Amino acid sequence: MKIGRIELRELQMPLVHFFETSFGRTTTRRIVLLRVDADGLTGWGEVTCGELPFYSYETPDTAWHILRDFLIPWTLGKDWAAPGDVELRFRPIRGHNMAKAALENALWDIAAQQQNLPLAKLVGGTLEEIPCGVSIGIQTSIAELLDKIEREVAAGYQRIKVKVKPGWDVNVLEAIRTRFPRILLMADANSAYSLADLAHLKEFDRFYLMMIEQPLGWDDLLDHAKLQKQIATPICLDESIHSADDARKALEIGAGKIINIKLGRVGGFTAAREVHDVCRARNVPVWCGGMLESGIGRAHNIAMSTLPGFTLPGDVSASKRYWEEDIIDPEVTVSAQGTIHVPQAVGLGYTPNLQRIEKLTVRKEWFE
Ligand code: OSB
Ligand code: MG
Repeated sequence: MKIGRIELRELQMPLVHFFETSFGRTTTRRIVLLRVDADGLTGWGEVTCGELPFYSYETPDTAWHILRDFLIPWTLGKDWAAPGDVELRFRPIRGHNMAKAALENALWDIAAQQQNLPLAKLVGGTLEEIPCGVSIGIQTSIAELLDKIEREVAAGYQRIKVKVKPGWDVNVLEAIRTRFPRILLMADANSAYSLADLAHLKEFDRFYLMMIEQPLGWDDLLDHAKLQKQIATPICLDESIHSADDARKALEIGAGKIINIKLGRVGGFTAAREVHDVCRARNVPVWCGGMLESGIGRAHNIAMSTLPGFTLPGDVSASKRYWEEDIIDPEVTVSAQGTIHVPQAVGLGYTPNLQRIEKLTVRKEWFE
């Protein structure tokens, strides 16, 4: 695969509703897209970082810098045998996994087209339909949250995840369980607690949650292991897992029982498949996390969710939950059973809408 041209663009995409986590509120996404042309084919990648360095240190501007000044020059003009080969080339750069993933994943898109395969098949997927859940942010009132949950359950989503933080947690879970005693429910704290909150976190056990996601430090494993020994609710790790090695260490010390895999956080399909394999070898379930992606990142998430270890519903949901109009055709839709039918077409399985992308673009730079 000889890389002829790479284009970087930043899109501004307003969310249909603000999304709030323990670290802040997002109303408009700044999405960096990458278009790669090779051997007469085109592949697309998305940088999934937040606007501000709160989920991780990456931002659209750090990703633009790392891509423009390092990853793109290292990739351009070279002939790559397999998309995973760039992962090895990118390794000297510590971190910046979301920038790396955008470029590597675009090459996977091209490789799928070259081999006449749907992307899901190329990455080793087996599922033809994937189970979907939703992530619901912190709302302005509990009543509003309950209404949202009701709507998502009615739409068919298989599990509900709510964001929690000190002051919006036990009271909220109590209200949810009173109204919806039987739904599959989980909570995501995005590192809002510490071990000093142990007594408080123990109270979560009475809501029989499927899991609590990343209760403690964003780079911690050890305290999560200490916490897991003292609570019944399974811990799921998100922020702390950047590689297959992190996953192995986490499972070895008992820092959690479930892992959320995000393509951007681990650096692309190669690393994500390795994390999946580490978990599968230990019978640890995984699911696909989301980062409020546009259709491009969403399509990559769908492909990854078809690997056999993805046994739990992910945060991969319909385009319309986030966007008035997505940038792919068709948009991602979810069935009344809360599943996404994996596209069988070659490559991404969704067509980037170039006119719409152009309209939303606020900056563009290309390299030949
Ligand atoms: O922690 O999973 C998270 C969104 C932005 C940053 C972090 C997270 C999230 C979500 C949303 O929970 C998942 C989605 O894209 O629907
Ligand atoms: Mg999370």
